[in-house]
Amino acid sequence: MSILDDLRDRGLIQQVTDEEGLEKHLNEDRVALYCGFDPTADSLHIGHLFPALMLKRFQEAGHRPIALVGGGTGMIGDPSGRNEERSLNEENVVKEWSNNIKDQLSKLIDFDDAKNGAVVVNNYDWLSQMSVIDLLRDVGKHFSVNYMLAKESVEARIEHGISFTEFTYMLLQSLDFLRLYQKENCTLQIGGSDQWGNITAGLELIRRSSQEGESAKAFGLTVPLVTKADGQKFGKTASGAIWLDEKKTSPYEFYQFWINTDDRDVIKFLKSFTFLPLEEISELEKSNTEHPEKREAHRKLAEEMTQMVHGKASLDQAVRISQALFNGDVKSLSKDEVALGFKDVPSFDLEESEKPLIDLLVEAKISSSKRQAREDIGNGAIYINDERQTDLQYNLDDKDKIDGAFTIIRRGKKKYFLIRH
Ligand code: 485
Repeated sequence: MSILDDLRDRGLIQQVTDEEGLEKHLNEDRVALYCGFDPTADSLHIGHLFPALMLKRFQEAGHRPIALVGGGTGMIGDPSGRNEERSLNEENVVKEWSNNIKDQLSKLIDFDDAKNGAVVVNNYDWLSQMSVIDLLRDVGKHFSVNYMLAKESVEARIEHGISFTEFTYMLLQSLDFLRLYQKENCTLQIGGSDQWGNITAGLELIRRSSQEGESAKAFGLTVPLVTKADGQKFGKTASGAIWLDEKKTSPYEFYQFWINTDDRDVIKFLKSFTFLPLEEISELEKSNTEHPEKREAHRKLAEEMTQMVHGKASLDQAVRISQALFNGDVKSLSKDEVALGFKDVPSFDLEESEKPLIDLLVEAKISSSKRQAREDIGNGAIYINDERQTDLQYNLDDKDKIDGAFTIIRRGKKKYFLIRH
């Protein structure tokens, strides 16, 4: 099976410039291909994962991935897919973000042992060295303003306005492609579907300025936008974007994001995000239809993705926290695990070394009044570290602390509160 067939079966191809030509090229040669990532934040997010893993798929099929960090283009701002002008970030900020992104890409794709000659490059290295005169003579001359205005990324912005800065962006991305084509024999650029205009502009530049002219062998391929059955935007949750940086989105939250995938999306996500063979995914699909309550497909998806991005140890921890919460066994967790698992629940700082439970329930706003607190305890609705507590005289103190740090109080089935001692 060819790599393009596999990608097609997984639903990973939106558009290709010359499918037959590319198929032949990929079958005959070891192809160098690239995808660019602009440092517009301090971390990549889950939306970047899709094209980044594409690079990895090509690598596993024997080709040579080049990940480009847009240290130069990140100073300019891509108008593609955005209806508002971006604000410029300071150069030192963009530099710092570029380094973070480089590290993240290096974790995802095998650059260490330079498998198939995989590399990370930064377009700041050449864009920052280029003179205005060279840009206007060597690149600008190959683009008519009419051609640039017709690009979706520009056209969509004409009404509200677009700066000359962002208007020029496609020239820089085109120059990158030309440069990688000439220096690295890179003949394929991939990206999300919003990058189609920039990618084809690059092909245009390659044809116009390379010696091979029209017969230059270069291709573009885009991956589709990830869609969800419920119509909501992929990768956003109530608490914001899902980042690859574990300080911004913990491995536990990352794991929870995947395990909570809508039943209607889980098989699609297994195909497009994981490297599991399609036969294994068919088995999971069967299990998902016959025994949906087992959530085997969801678990597999969450495991594969968490391990891929955060490694085995972090996956194990995420699973441990999830199971403890599910089984009501929070006492087995370490204080770090409690902090991760209960990051989003209301919390209360207990200043004293002990406190009557009734008072605590009121002060921590777990029960609305003393009377209610008594009722809650009497009804058996209050749990301390997952154990029901019905003693109205109960005192909360050191013995209740999990790993010397926290007590978890639950009211009813699932309203959790974190008490910090
Ligand atoms: O030579 C290049 C220089 C920069 C870029 C690409 C080639 C980056 C590109 N212009 C861009 O803005 N990409 C987005 C980003 O960096 O956040 C996203 C795309 C998405 C997908 C992803 O990067 O919006 O579709 O391509 C990898």
